[in-house]
Amino acid sequence: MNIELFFAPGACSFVPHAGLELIRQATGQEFSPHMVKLHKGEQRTPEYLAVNPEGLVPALKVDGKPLTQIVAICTWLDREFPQVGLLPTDSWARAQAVSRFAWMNNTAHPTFTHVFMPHKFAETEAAQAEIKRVNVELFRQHLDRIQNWLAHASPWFCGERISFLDFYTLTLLRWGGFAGIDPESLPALWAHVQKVAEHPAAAAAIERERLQLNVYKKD
Ligand SMILES: N[C@@H](CCC(=O)N[C@@H](CS)C(=O)NCC(=O)O)C(=O)O
Repeated sequence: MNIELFFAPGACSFVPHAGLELIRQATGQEFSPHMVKLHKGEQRTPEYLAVNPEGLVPALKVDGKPLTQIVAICTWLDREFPQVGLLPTDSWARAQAVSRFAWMNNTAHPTFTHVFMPHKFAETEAAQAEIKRVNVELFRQHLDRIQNWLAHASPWFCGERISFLDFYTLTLLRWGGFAGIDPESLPALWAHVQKVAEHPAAAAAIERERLQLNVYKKD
């Protein structure tokens, strides 16, 4: 099978990126990573729009066929490589995991988009500043919620095996640094994310993306 991943450093595409590294390490299934430079607008070139007409990363190509949306990509990867355990196998535990995974993707993630790209949602500087302020508060609450979930998670988010939810947790807490949220103000979440970053699959994706884990800067 020929698998290609279109990703951008530090973006949400980290989630399938780390998952594909785990699949490679566990099964030997290779994938080809293609970097899309968002700051250069490469997501809006005709070539990329042919892969994902929404102009967003990630996108997967499987034997030349594109698949978009993180939840679809990751649930497909899990069904294709169930032995890797990227999501729980028990049907109820799996549904609970997908519920939280979908929430990260459809609630926490778009909240950060409002912080990072307020110009997508309002025209005036004042309105953009307000959108940013309100969504930083909301994002902080979302990170608190994830930290509360982790109180019942050991050693990984879904139990015995590292999963896509651990990789998303890393991405979201890291983004918190860009929103002015000190990861050390969420000690249990920060400790978890540092543990995730040391896992060989996450570490390989971090190295390829050249990510710094703590991007928080005091004003
Ligand atoms: N719901 C989408 C979200 C994808 C998304 O928001 N991707 C961002 C990066 S985290 C992106 O490509 N942004 C580029 C842009 O807005 O131009 C998914 O699950 O794939």
